[in-house]
Amino acid sequence: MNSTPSSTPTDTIADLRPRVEAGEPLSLEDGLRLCQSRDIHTLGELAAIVRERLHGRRAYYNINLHVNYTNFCVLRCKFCSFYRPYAKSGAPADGYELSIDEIVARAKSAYSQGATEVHIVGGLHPKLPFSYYTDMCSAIRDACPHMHIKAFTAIEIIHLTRIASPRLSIAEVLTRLREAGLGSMPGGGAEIFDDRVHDETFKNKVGEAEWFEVHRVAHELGIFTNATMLYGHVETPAERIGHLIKLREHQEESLRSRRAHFNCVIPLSFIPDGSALSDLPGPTGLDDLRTLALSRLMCHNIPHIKAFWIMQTPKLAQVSLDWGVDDIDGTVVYYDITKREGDGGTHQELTVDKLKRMIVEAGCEPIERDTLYRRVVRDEKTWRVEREPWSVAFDPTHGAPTDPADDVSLPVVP
Ligand code: V47
Repeated sequence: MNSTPSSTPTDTIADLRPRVEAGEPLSLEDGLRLCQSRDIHTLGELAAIVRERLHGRRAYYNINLHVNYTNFCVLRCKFCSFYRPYAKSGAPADGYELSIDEIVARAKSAYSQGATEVHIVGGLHPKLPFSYYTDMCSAIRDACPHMHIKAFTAIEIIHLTRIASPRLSIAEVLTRLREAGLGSMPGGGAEIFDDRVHDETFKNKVGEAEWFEVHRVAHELGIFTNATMLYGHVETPAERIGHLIKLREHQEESLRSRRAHFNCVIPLSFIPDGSALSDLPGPTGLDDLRTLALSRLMCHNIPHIKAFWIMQTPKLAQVSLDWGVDDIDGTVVYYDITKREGDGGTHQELTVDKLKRMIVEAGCEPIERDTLYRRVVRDEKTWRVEREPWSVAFDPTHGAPTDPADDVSLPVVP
């Protein structure tokens, strides 16, 4: 963050405790105090009050697969090291687009090994037709009938409204995708909701208004979504807190009047390597921990805070379970968008044993969840999801999500 926390740990934030305990929304000024205090232990304690009110000592993980279907992108976001420009001739050697067969083969392989979710995002490809996206979803659904398809950021959805012929509205795109098998949407593309930061780092990408519009329409249609915040680049503490407050306000409205809402906030720690902002240092470990706790405290009405271990590292994700975090994402397997600390590989995987060990050692109860945070119960050959009282804490009126809750037979591994 572009501010140095106070050099003394005496600027207490303990006076916020009664308001945190009462579930009151914190203000921008409160957030700034949380950012500036060196009292990291009290910060953790305050965030743990919210975490434990919602989840006790439960900590969630899932068995999932990430698929990044293309790195060709019409945008040139300064923080991104993933995109490759697309040119009619002479596309870069490391540019790629996956065929639907390849995506389905990857999904099938993970599904046959017990994955409950495939998380799909990619660059804004200038040539792929709208049918590529609907065919991708329906082909996965046909091959892996109970695998939850969490796919396409708000930015990709806007792109699809433009490439469809004739052009479609956001609601039409989401409806077509849902008919093809889409289950929910990930939270990417939010970056920092602020015009200055937008103009400086992702000028040509749609901004805050469109991002929220897509999530509003999704929530109205009953499609659950996540939300991210990309922190640790050019934003100020006030801009970071402003972003979280905007998420909280949107959530308030979704909980009040829409059929679905944000399930989770994922604060993404900026990784400078290979991006046009590679001269920036990126967040330190303490900044990561502080931001995860801050997210928990500012977004008290969003059920889950996820430390995506790919970004914050498995070690810090584990520690963060005492700083407001209740979810550490999943097995992931392949992740192309960022690579940690110069490690060039896209194979980034944690086994279930490792995920569970991290959680147990932190004194938490590991809960395997599906995408919609229902407990996954397994025996040797099958899995099913259970709705428990805690899984509907934020879902009193919305009706059942669309996923099947029945026993699911795992296909035989060929
Ligand atoms: O939208 C891009 C970010 C996002 C960098 O919804 C970067 O469950 C750090 O949204 N350093 C994609 N971050 C990832 C994402 C996500 C990940 C895990 C779970 C979920 C979920 C969503 O990654 C992009 C962008 O904001 N990003 N470049 C970078 N250099």
